Amino acid sequence: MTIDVQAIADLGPDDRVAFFERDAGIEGVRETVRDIVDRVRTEGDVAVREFTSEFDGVEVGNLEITDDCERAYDEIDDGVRSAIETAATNVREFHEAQLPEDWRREFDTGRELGRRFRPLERVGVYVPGGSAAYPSSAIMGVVPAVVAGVDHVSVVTPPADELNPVTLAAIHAAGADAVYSVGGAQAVAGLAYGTESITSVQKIVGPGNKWVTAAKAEVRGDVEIDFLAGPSEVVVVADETADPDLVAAELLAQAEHDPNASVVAVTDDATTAEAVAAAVDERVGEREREDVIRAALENDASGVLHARSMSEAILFTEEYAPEHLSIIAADDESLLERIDSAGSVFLGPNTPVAAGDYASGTNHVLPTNGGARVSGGLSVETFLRSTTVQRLSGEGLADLGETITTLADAEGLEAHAESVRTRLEDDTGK
Ligand code: HSO
Ligand code: ZN
Repeated sequence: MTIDVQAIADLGPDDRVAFFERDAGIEGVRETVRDIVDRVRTEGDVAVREFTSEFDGVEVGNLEITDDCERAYDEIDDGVRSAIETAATNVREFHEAQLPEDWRREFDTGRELGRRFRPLERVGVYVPGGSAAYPSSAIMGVVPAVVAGVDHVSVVTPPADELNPVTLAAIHAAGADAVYSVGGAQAVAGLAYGTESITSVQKIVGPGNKWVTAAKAEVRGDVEIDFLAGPSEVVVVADETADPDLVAAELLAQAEHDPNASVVAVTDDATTAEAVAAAVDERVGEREREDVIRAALENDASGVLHARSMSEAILFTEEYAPEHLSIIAADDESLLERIDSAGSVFLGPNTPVAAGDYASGTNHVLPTNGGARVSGGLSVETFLRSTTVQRLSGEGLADLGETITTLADAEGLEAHAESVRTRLEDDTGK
């Protein structure tokens, strides 16, 4: 079998660590990345060019390629351009629906409080290139920033002798303001600290390989980042009504991203478990990216799991906290009720994860490695900061005066208390 069938009840401590303590696998490159980041920070474009030549084998002319993106957009195949536009429109609409409204309201007489939301001014989006060129990731990173109202959205994408025209076109369609032909840790460092050619940004988002991820970990603190994303993951929760071929198709799809991708099916039905494993076995040889898929299926964090009950399946899933969760089961909504930790959920047999990867409108930049226990994926909020606002009337302050002065006195902060008392003494009731 290309994928193991195991009973959850039989998982040993090592199996559990493999499933539940996945990591981004960046430890081995942290030191090298630190050197790259330092050199870009101190030497700017010179270092960027040198690393680009060394790692990408490309002697870049102009680092900025904004105009090339517009040209690519005009020149690509009409069908591809229109698919990009449809995807971008759906992603835009879903993210517009997330835009929070500023609000203000009176909680008690004379105590008015509210929140306002303002976009960041400059952000950077990493768009993977090379063997895994993802035009869709350009849409997912750039569109929410544009919807949030970010003034200047920069994109970095790895150079190549022949840049992928679809990626360039998608970057243009998504609405980037400046695009640079640079990838890897040097790109992240360029965005974080700025170089002669690259404008520094306040926040860096987007998925990348381990060099990119390690660089994001390195610059975090000097600049905001979204999160450290690792290889793709999916958990499919299935019951006996699920078509094993569809479950297998979901596993094979996310497995083709990366030899380190993790793909799991979990079911309370022994027959379904065996049928899913058999379908994976049967189909894997038909896939173009068979080698990558086979490697991912062999991962210790991949497998077909047989649970003694749906409750056990749900507990497993919750502990796994997958990037993508597909539920193909008769009572999918009630199963979903019991899940708190998942990046993005796909309900029912007609909702492949690929829909969200490309075009339904939700974002595909999602937390991996259990990150869904504490955070969600990219959204409009990623690019906003919030400010609280308040106004008290004389009456509002009078009502609160004693509470404030009592607490200020308790903290020994007499001047705080005085800032209230002086107003109350002067208060003419206005
Ligand atoms: N599934 C990936 C996103 C993607 N899929 C891009 C296809 N292209 C995120 O985990
Ligand atoms: Zn995908």
